[in-house]
Amino acid sequence: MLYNNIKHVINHFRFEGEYEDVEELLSGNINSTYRLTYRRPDGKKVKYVLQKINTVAFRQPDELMKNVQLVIDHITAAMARAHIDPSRRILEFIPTTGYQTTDSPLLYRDDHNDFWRADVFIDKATAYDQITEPHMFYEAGRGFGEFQKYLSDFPADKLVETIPDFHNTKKRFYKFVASVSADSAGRAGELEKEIDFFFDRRKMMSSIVDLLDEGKLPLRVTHNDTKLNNVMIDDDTGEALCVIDLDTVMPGSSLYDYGDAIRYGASTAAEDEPDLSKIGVDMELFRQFTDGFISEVKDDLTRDELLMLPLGIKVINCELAMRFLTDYLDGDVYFKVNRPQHNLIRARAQMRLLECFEEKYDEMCDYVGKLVDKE
Ligand code: GN1
Ligand code: MG
Repeated sequence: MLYNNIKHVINHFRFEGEYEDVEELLSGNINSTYRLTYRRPDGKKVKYVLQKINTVAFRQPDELMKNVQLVIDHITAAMARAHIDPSRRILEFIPTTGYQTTDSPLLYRDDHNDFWRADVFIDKATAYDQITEPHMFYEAGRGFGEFQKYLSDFPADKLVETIPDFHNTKKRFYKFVASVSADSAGRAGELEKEIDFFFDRRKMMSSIVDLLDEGKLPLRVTHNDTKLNNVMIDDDTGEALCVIDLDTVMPGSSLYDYGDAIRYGASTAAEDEPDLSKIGVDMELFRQFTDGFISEVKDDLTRDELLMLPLGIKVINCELAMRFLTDYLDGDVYFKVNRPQHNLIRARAQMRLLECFEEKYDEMCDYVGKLVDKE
């Protein structure tokens, strides 16, 4: 029963009212996430998100929560200056009760050494796993673009790298090569084609790291995990309300944020679709997101950066495909899996998707070029 997973935790948070119900939210690949329903004394229901932090991915939960709170405070202050009411627009974490088990007032460490945190579930809003109508992706683009704008004056040196070298695709390639040669789960034998795929794209996937190193792209503070389900869409107005999952807000490139959102949202199939013939790129969705994103960031990003945005799609797609294959080779130690070959299925789906984006690359660059010149 789900309740057994959380019953030792919930009394350590300052939730309002009486516990009523729990359900598991299954779309994340890293942390374990639950939605709790409480009933307040006035009868009104209030929902919370409770998460167990995956400490294989996030090794310093205290530092992680410090980052997250700094980002929240920064954005809340920016909203106040712009006279925007921050309620439902930014995550709100629930403090733990007086019983301190960590350095953070927002974390509870249980007897198994697991770290937990909780925030208010944003009511009447949805985090979609799939686009249900094209304009929704325009809104997602606007939401992530606005988030980028809010972070444009964030002092990067205040942030800890919660996952060091998270989008350092060069280092990820070396890690991949090491996993191929270690072959610790005995799975490399039949993967020659897949392994070659990444060797063939080695230069392309290093290009953003190189451009950052050469100073040709600015290092910014970015979200770094801009899947569609990391932006909440208002159920009533259809507008992007709030960007969530702030765990990987770190110095990075705007190209990754733009690229990862398109990779996930403009695909015609799920991220782990086993039938490769279903995988393609929906160019209408590509245009929707691009329009929304650029409408927000056009004055904050440099012209070269804007023109290079589509490169982010290829690089982040390649990086993720390789991360999935690396985890398969390592024996599924990082991403949650729900079947034995899940990581291999994900890797193959993302490889196919990358081939589709490669075919559309010139068309995507043309579109962005025209849009930037129009502005
Ligand atoms: C993970 O857990 P989730 O869905 O927010 C991963 C991302 C991947 C994504 C692929 C910290 O994100 O980098 O792009 O899965 N997050 C981390 O679905 O590794
Ligand atoms: Mg997420």
